Amino acid sequence: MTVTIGRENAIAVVTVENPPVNALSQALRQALVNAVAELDADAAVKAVVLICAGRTFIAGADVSEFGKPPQPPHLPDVVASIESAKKPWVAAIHGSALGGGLEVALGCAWRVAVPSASLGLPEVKLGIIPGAGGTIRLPRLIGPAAAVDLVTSGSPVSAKKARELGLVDAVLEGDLRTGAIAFAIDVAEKSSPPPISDRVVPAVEAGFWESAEKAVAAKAKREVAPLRALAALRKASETDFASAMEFERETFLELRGSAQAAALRHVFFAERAALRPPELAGITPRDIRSAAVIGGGTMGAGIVAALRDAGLPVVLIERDEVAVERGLVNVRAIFAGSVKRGRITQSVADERMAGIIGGDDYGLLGDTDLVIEAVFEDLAVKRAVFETLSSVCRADAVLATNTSYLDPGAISEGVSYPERFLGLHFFSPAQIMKLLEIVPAERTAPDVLATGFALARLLGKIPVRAGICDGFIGNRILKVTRAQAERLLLSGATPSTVDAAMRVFGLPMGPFEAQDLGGLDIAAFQRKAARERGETPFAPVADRLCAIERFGQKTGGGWYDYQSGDRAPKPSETVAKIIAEEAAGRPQRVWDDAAIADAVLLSMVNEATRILEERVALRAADIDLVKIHGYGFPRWRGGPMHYAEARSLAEVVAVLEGLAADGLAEPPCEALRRAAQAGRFSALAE
Ligand code: T1G
Repeated sequence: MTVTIGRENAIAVVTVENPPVNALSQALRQALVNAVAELDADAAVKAVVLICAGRTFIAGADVSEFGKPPQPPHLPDVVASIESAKKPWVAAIHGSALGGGLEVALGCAWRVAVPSASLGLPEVKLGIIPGAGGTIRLPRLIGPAAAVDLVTSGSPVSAKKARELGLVDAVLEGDLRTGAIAFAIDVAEKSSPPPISDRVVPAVEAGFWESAEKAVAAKAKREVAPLRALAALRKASETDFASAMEFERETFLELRGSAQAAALRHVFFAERAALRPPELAGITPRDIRSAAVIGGGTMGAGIVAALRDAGLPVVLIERDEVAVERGLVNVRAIFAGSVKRGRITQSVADERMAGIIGGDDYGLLGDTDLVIEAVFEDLAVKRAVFETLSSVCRADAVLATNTSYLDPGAISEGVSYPERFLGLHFFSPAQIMKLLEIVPAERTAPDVLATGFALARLLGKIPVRAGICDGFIGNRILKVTRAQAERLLLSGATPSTVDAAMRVFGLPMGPFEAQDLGGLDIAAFQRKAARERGETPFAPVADRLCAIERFGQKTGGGWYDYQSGDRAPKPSETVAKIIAEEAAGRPQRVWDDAAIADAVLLSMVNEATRILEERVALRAADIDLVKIHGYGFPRWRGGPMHYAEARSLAEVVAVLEGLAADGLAEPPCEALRRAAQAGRFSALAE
């Protein structure tokens, strides 16, 4: 970490360099305070430019310091020292001015930015609120309404939007340093605007805060920080600066130590670590400049859209012209939906479609770098596709299957140059879901595996390496979750009480509602395959529902009944009768939300620990990312493994033992007992 002070005549240039993102470590905070003192004492200096080296302006406080006691100088004091400096400071922003970085900029008398810069206070995404005056200075500068949007959403704004809001004083084209110095020379002659802390918050109309509270609560659901941030913003507009600072700081320090903040920090670092797994360090991926997708159904079309969103030219192959046209219609519908939701413009949608060639001639793939197969989930059908690909593609082209349940190793039998083959398991809708399970086969080369991770970075996905087993990481845990949920039905719970309990825990929907949405026939198909392999999947009620073709919303009934045109689930007498018959003679109990959540979640953790033990997943954090980005597990819980560790693994083992003793869950597996002794899952890898 360095802070250097340069001089351009009467303008001092303070350059911060603390790679990778100029985070406000203790050393940097101290250096900034020192710089203020040094430059205040230098009469020759008329104004100061604060600029950062590297790819971004200050991206916030150093999140890695959060687990430790805060060290002085504390950021509010750093910002106050810049704000009360004798010379006007100009923050010169490029990259991302986020969190404490924007708060430092709000301490400066002026802010200028390059057009590509983004500015924001994302603290709520880390389960905290701004802690260095952001909730007090921002509404004073840009007004309460804009400040509420920025702070409670945590979403950054562009330089252009920041200029419109008055958050920056100028958007500078060309070299930032040169432009900022020229700006500083200009303002050095002028009287500086009053420090933001001395300004008042513009008044709001009656009811503003009440309606803001409703809107924020609706979006935040169970996340605590957005409403606490709103309370701090309101405090800032209703009291003096010092009281508001005190309130903000107290809230910040309290939330910083909270379980939600710990969980969101865990996910923050897990997501970043997932992009560059240590086991692939130093391995150069193959270039991906062109791609192709075999199969234009729901998954294939979504994958094509994701590849086009990343700017890759794509060939869509289908078995005949009619199917090709159907595939292109599916892709066009995806982009039309994005235009309708205002995500892209019509001209962008047209440009996306223009980059797709549809055809039934595999000969089109002679020079394609990456081919992803997304055809019907049938081994023979998939093998036939790869046989053809083996004969038409370059030897170094990467060949991938999007299978979600079949064994990639079995699919790859007969593929020439098998080292170029791997599984790339996208989640539906593939153009939106962030998770990508990357499944190496036995002979997959390291650079091909690295290519899978590079593709994920290109597509903005969260990659997780998954070993080969039935369902890889995510669907394997899903199978156990569903079986466990069904086990509760035979001991007194109902689909409604189980689903309600899981929603209370924080999931967007319960296991039974989710099955009705996706269709019960998909899992029935897998159970049939499992039974043919000699396994005994537990789904006594689901089997009977499928036998009477209750496949969910699409058949007007599954675990619930549905009126036509209405997706609201209604408890079903038919289902209740089947459950009662299957539960006959079994002990019944009264289940409350917490007990149901325990029975379902801790069984999930038990199976996930087996997956870790078998190295189907290499890190507990990877399993957390799979559940959060593929199955809607609440981010603010940190994922099932973080949740279990934070709760104590010894307690998890004890609860599972209790449930198992009553025949209501599988007993804790050996690996979970071992992890519980160490109090952490990482002990399993030692
Ligand atoms: N602290 C520590 N490390 C950080 C960091 C931070 N704030 N931000 C990023 N890193 C690390 C990251 O872990 C990764 O490490 C490397 O930098 C590159 O990150 C008082 C208290 C800035 C938009 O929430 O959003 O200020 O994996 O891969 O894609 O009110 O990082 O290489 O070892 O993400 O180019 C508020 C968080 C903090 C911003 C760059 N700030 N960072 O994205 O790179 S709270 C944030 C980001 C706060 C005050 C409060 C992004 C980025 P490694 P990367 P990127």
